[in-house]
Amino acid sequence: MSNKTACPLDCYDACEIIFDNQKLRGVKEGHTQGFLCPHLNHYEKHATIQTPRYKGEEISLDVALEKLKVMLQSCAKNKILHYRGSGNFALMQEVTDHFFASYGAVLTEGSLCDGAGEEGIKQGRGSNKTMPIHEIAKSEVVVFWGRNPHTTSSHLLPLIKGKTIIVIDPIKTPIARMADLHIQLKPHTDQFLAMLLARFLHIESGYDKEFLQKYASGCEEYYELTQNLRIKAVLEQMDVSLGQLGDFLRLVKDKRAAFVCGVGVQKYHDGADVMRSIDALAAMLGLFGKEGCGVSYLGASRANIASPFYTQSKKVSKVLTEFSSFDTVFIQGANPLSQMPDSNRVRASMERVKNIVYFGLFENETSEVADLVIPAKSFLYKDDVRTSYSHNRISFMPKVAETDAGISEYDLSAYLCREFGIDLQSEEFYINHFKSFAVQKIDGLLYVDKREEIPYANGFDTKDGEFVFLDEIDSKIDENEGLHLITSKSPTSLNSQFHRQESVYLHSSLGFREGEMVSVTSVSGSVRLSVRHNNDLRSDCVLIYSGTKGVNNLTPSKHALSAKSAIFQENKVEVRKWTV
Ligand SMILES: Nc1nc2c(c(=O)[nH]1)N[C@H]1C(S)=C(S)[C@@H](COP(=O)(O)OP(=O)(O)OC[C@H]3O[C@@H](n4cnc5c(=O)[nH]c(N)nc54)[C@H](O)[C@@H]3O)O[C@H]1N2
Ligand SMILES: Nc1nc2c(c(=O)[nH]1)N[C@H]1C(S)=C(S)[C@@H](COP(=O)(O)OP(=O)(O)OC[C@H]3O[C@@H](n4cnc5c(=O)[nH]c(N)nc54)[C@H](O)[C@@H]3O)O[C@H]1N2
Ligand code: SF4
Ligand SMILES: [Mo]
Repeated sequence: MSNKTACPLDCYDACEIIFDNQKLRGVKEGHTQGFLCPHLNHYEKHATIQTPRYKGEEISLDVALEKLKVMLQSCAKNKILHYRGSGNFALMQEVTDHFFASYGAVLTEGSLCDGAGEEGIKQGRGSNKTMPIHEIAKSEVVVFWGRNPHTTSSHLLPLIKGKTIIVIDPIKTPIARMADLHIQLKPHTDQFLAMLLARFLHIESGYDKEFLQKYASGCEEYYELTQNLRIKAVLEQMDVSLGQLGDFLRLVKDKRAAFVCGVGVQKYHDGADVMRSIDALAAMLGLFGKEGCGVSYLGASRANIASPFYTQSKKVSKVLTEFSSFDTVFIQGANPLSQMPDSNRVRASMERVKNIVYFGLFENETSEVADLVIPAKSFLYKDDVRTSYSHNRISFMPKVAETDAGISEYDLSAYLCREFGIDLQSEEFYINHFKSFAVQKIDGLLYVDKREEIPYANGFDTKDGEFVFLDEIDSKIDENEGLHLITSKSPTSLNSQFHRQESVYLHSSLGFREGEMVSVTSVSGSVRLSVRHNNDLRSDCVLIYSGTKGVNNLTPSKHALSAKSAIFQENKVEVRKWTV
């Protein structure tokens, strides 16, 4: 048995791992450099579900599978929903889509994650190819724009030592402390910042003329669009100074620069326009198609990998799912009761479902309400292959250990396909299919074949190869009453897996005591949490990490304007002392 596999978690780094003596450690090669993060260092300490149960009573796996079969038989096919999350990011998770789609059930579409930003990127560039982390290593300047690398991409840190660092984030994150320039702007003002920077760049003729003529000739009109912004008023609304704009341009101009963007900038109704204006600034600086330059967002991890699974089906939005329209809901690798927006609506909608099935590793809000709980096998106990959204590596994930508990996605699908007469190839067939997209490069490591290491070197993937600039400003700075809710990723959890936080973080100047209970309220609902002080926050911001129980009571059941993507930071909130 090989003892080399890869971390399955939904994380930029996609590290490769050695399983040795019941312990996990990072491989020495590539960006992992022998180190894993706290989630994987303590992976085996998190108790997984061992035994299936039905209506609270423990049952055997055979009985659980039989129950699942009867549930599926007992309702119309279009009354069955398959809801799959991203608790495990490897490719064989999708084998269940094959069964449910072939059977005639309903699947989901849209995104709880990066969908709005991705849409903006596609509108500008025609595709969403990321700047891989090894290219960032060649940059002179790295701009962290709504990304918190100490928490969400720690393997990037050794690669950026000695570089000029700029951070654009409403929170003084650890990377902001180390930065040459930190613009601690008001949340949800990035589009205006990017547009003002583009305008000043144009005024100073700091842009890359040759690149613009060839690939971004719409920039003159875009410059005119930026002239609609009233500089003084907008600076005030963003809480940014003219000097900071000057500093940014001085540090970035004529340098090999990477904009490392995260989901933080786009959790808003106009998230697509935000990413598109950040991209536009990068285009005007000529940062595409050159070594050590570019924009790194969550790129398309599946690019150039054909799916072997049948997935044609009716689909409903992952953000607004009306669970009550279904009789049987099969939830896999997800905790929608915590991670979807508008938890009160989700709970009410789920309460009306006859059969809820939870297929996952850990107990959580969703396993608690499920009628049937089927434990999954973790990545250590099944064969898989994974890719990443921040680099072009492909990692094989063979089974490295044995367990009797749980069932793999493939085995569960094989059972259902057999019982319902649906074709399915062998597990090996699918694994080999995915492996066939791997190619070994000169460094000895495996990469997804035919991906450009420096994307857009020959122009953009739009119709005429040119960047498509925004032609209208549809957004306004949000001046509604209330505090901004920031719900970024926690260092101690991976969304709702592992150690989940239990506090709301506030600037001490707001006058709440450390440890006191408060209620945080928005138009969608409220949550009761204990206070912790954090003076790295702006005083107009409230931080509740993703995965904190109840955080999504505060968030709206709404899509972003141009994508079926959740908008977790749209609602303003109010904080009050909790009184009984
Ligand atoms: N430890 C840990 N790692 C994770 C995860 C986890 O839960 N825990 N989750 C994984 C997943 S699913 C994803 S999608 C990635 C996401 O990882 P990141 O892209 O890093 O996303 P966030 O932590 O949500 O937000 C990043 C930063 O955006 C800032 N921000 C918030 N609002 C704004 C704004 O309006 N403007 C600007 N400029 N900045 C803003 C936040 O303060 C935060 O520092 O991380 C992955 N990695
Ligand atoms: N307020 C707020 N809400 C958010 C976010 C935010 O930033 N703020 N972030 C959003 C983002 S970016 C994302 S990606 C989503 C994530 O939301 P979800 O996709 O719901 O992810 P998790 O909370 O990690 O839950 C995943 C579950 O997958 C199960 N699991 C793990 N491994 C396996 C496996 O191998 N097989 C099976 N069958 N199950 C497994 C575990 O039991 C775990 O409980 O949350 C979104 N929700
Ligand atoms: S950094 Fe990300 S990919 Fe690497 S071990 Fe941790 S969770 Fe897994
Ligand atoms: Mo995500």
